[in-house]
Amino acid sequence: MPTQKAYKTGSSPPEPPAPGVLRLISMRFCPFAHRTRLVLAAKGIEYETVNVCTKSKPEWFFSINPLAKVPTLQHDGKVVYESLVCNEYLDRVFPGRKLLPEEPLEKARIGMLQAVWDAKIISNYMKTKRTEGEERQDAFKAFKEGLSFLEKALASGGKPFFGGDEPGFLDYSVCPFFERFETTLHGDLALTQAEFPKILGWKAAMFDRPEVKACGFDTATYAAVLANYDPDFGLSA
Ligand SMILES: N[C@@H](CCC(=O)N[C@@H](CS)C(=O)NCC(=O)O)C(=O)O
Repeated sequence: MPTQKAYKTGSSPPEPPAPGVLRLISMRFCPFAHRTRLVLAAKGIEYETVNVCTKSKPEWFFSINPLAKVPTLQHDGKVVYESLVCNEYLDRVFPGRKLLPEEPLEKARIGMLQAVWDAKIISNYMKTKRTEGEERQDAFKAFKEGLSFLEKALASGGKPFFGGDEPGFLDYSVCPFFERFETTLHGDLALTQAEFPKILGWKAAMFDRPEVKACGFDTATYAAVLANYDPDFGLSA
């Protein structure tokens, strides 16, 4: 695709992907699409990107994905959406390093940590962003209680990543949010070395990975897009 700019309401649809070409429909700053970009990079899968504006959606997007959410994959006439579903599909269909364990209990362990992430961690993080004072402190406490499950999982696994010696499925699904935590979790909401030694070591190791560096943006960019949604932020006119 010649442009990274987002298709918006009223735009003509792009040509369908050429046979054999994998297409990711994305939004440059979406943490869920970021999950899928990380998996594509980690597995060295070639793909093209079509960016859409998720606040002023192009009408044609609804005929590809009824939810019109990113990430959405188009692959040989098939459509796959929902970030975790996309990531499992990519892991199963494409060669390269396997990100999800085959062993049923190991796979269940990853799924359960993902459920803790959704129910206890990310929901309370979002709450810290829209509350103040005591309510915000309570949300941060609940966020840390959730995060302590991940801290324990890393400690008991005895490896740098949830996936073992290299990042796996869960590492890539939570990493985009850690990049965004940098915008608000500081000062009295900072994660401390005393409470989260494993998580902070994991974060440093993740942020040092080439695929993570290749897919992310800096904190100032996330903060600017958080303050003023613009899917084309940073692109020249
Ligand atoms: N559960 C979805 C969430 C995806 C999502 O909410 N993406 C946002 C952009 S960050 C979106 O497409 N929003 C448009 C909408 O909610 O209608 C997933 O994991 O893929």
